[in-house]
Amino acid sequence: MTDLTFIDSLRAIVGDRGVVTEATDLEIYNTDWRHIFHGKARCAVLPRNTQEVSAVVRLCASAGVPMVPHGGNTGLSGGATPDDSGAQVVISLARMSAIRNIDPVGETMEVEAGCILQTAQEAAAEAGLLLPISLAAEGSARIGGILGTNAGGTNVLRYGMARTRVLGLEVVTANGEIVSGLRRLRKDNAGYDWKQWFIGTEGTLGIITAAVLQLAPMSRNTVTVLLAVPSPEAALKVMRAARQGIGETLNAFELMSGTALELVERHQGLKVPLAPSEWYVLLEASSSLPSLREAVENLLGEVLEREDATDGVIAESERQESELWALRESITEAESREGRSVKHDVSVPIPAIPAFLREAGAAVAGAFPQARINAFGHAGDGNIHYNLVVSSSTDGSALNALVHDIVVAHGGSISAEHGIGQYRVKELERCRSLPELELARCVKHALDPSGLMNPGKILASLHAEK
Ligand code: 2HG
Ligand code: ZN
Repeated sequence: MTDLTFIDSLRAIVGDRGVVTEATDLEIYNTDWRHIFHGKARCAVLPRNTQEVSAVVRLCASAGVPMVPHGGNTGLSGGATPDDSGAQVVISLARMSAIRNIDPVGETMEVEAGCILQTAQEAAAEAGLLLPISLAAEGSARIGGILGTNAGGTNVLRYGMARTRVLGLEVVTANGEIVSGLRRLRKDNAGYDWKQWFIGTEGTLGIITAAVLQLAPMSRNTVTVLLAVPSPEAALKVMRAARQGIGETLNAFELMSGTALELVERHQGLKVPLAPSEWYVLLEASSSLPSLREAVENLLGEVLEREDATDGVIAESERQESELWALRESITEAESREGRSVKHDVSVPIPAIPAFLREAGAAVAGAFPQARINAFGHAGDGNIHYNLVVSSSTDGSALNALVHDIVVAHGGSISAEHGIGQYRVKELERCRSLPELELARCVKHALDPSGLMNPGKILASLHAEK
């Protein structure tokens, strides 16, 4: 098929405005949010409904054209960026953004893949319910990308990763078939749970077009606390006390290094309302029971008395709550303004966090003395963003290997929540066992035998390297 015929056929499916071919208009699809990954798409296509996604995939499949699904472009691993061959078609779900229905009794929401997370959260809140997926990029991230990457965020401690919210899924498979499993059932053990083949697999097996999400009751009271803590060990003691004292109400337990908040003060114009400290903890609890605040005050008194925390502040208003959260949620932006950074999105068993930080700190100081460590993350889930601000000449791959080896030695994972994308493909092959990689290739072979769905992401090739 000539390029002209191919583009015309796409236009016949999605309409003239649904196909982007101009180089300048393609820029937003050709690079990621950080401008780290760059590619060259043949074109971008924006279907308006699931039937159109199916028709686009059928056309691409029959022409042997590789496809790259694209959501809000806020992923940090290059999963939505095409390669530079000029052959790949980006399929953006942005025009499929409807909230199809909300069931206030069953506490579910059916939503299309292109819906922005914050829009979905607001719709749930209007119905008196909580969509408990929360992340810094929620103003741009889209549901399809969130599920495709099995995103994490700050509420995982209480509500789990994105996959745990999915009751039903609608997907378009690699051959263009629509598979609809938009059931709103809490319990559904009828055979393989095929939804999981598409959640967290970054569009390498098919395209998510809609989902039924499990919502949660909205708590009436929320309490947010910022603590200064002397060390990661002390932070874990605070976590233990919080789990014992107010455990079932704990939404988030975030650890931030002094460096992270220095960056935020420098670049975002925000102010940390506590004395400078090596480490900070931001915790949030919520409950509909009126006694929550008193319980949190008791907890604060207890950890200050034991000197596991040296200072602390409880937000007195919704505004102060947002101000405390802004400190945490601005770290990524502040880091990007500081210069080049090499990111690590790792997880280790929670008790191993202090040892990991100590060992990685020593290893980095030895091998890359110029690198500045910007560590922060979701300590309550064992997920640390171990980012290093470096110069342009630093060998990022060597740095990755150094950090990941320590992670693996602690029984950790080289991606806790950001996924593999194109950024960690080689490291996944290096760090995962052969039988695990072989299983992944089997699934890829079965569901995408031609290898046209987001090629080069997660798995380098369909075959083990000889
Ligand atoms: C967060 O936790 C995000 O804020 C981004 O996962 C982390 O910038 C990062 O490395
Ligand atoms: Zn994170």
